[in-house]
Amino acid sequence: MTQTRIAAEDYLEALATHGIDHLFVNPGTDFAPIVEAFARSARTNRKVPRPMVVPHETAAVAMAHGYTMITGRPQAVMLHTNVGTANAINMLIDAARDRVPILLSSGRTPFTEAGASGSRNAHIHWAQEMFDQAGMLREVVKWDYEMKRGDQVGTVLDRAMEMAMTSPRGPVYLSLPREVLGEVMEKAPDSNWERRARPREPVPAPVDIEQLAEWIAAAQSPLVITGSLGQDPRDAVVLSRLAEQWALPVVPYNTRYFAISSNSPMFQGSVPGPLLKDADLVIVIEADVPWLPSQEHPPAGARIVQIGEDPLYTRYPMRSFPSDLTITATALSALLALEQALARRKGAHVDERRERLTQRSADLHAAWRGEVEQAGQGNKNTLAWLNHCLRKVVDRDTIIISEYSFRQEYCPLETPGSLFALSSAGGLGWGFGASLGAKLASPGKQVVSVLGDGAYMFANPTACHYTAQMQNLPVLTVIYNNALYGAVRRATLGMYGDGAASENDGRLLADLPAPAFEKIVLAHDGHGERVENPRDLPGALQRAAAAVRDGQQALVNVICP
Ligand SMILES: Cc1ncc(C[n+]2csc(CCOP(=O)(O)OP(=O)(O)O)c2C)c(N)n1
Repeated sequence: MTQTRIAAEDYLEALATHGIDHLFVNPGTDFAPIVEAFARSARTNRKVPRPMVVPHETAAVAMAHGYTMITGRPQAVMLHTNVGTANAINMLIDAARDRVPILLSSGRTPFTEAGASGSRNAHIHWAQEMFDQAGMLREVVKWDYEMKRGDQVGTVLDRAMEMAMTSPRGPVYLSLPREVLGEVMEKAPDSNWERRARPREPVPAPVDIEQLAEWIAAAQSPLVITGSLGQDPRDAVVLSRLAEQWALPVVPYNTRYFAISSNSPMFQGSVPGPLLKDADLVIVIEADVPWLPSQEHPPAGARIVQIGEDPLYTRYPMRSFPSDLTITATALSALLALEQALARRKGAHVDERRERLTQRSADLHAAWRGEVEQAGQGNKNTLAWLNHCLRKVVDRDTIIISEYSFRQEYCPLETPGSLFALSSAGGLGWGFGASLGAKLASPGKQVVSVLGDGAYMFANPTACHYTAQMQNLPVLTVIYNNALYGAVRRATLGMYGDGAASENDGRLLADLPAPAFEKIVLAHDGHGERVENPRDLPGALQRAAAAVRDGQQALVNVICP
């Protein structure tokens, strides 16, 4: 049977040509040409991405994010018109602030009320039309477009991908009208992708690096604060080397990635305050919020340096941190250049500082150990104890996903690229889906997500457990269950510690009496455990990890009252 070709077939092939392995979908009536194109690809043998149905948009986008953060290669998501797109925006905000490239697309309700192949034929096709479907996410994406004609699929995808992948990277959005996807095509789509050299990522100006090296060599109390350094795992290798050689204390503050091991004497905890107040040189690398100006600040005379791919965070409406030297560069290129510039210099205070910081690191570790020992002897699980017990299952090949609750202080990591935490935008519901994407990208690795009970519920857990089961993605989910929106309570007490809200310990609107999460995973053929007694936690984690090794998803509900 000879068959005409439709634009959706060219579109899927173009996705595959751009290295997109997966199309995470949550379909609707707008998908008919896409479904037809996938079905035809089995006959025509055209290369297309693997379609994966994910039964909630939050999980679909989080999976694409998780896959990309491991592989560096953007993936595509396709959702249903305006309603599916609306469900995805929370995760898109996370990806945008963390500069993770994703191609988000959705169908567009048919333009035509009758007369064309693909014209409206369902009640919803009228009410789902918007004046500007992309308008609701235009502030979040780097680029958006609506496909106008079938023969555009090649050039439009080329443009989408170069926008997503050019520094600073980020999500892009494409709306795909049904008539366009269903257009019958006569000639191959245009594309000049092989002639589209992408610009290099930014590298520092030598004069700036010389200046910074001078300042480091002279500094008595320098401090390095990082945030998303480590997105490229090589960042952490060079930073650790430089920090140890030059006795530079590093504070990964609300870190989203592995920046330095907590076993390094130069890891100086996760809050800048104590070192910030005495610093004479503060080097901020890829940190959108290096400290909280309402609570702490460096001394007036301290030199401040800000380094990053977009060091002004141009998409943040307000941000006023001082800077005496601002360098637009990837963390890696800046650190490598700095290493060379410092090799020609001698530091004035390195030995004294090394001694001081090594002692401070020993004191910090002693305090963290003390917290853990105390918790281990008590009768309540704590955040410190939970993280300490994770040592029993975390190995050098483990990928940790943290939605607020992982702490390297108690569970040191050693491997660059082993830690991924919630974007600084804080859109909750990311961790579980991201862990599924990470597992899909690295099936041989153990993937452990550490989530608050609130974060777990935001993820649409049934959709995530379902996907883990259907797609055979055995991940370990550990819930730090304080039956509370702890952050909400802290905020209430922070503003109204003496107010009426404090009478109830700030729990009004924050209490979250938790159901038996460990039973939810059972409905998806998983292994579930509930742990109330701290002494039972190591065994429970080990049993859950063993279940995961045997191919079952597992969840440990750690009650931390
Ligand atoms: C999508 C979304 N909705 C609401 C919030 C506001 N919020 C911030 S932290 C938090 C509580 C999270 O609870 P949990 O995950 O249990 O962590 P805990 O604060 O208790 O440690 C909430 C509701 C958010 N960040 N994202």
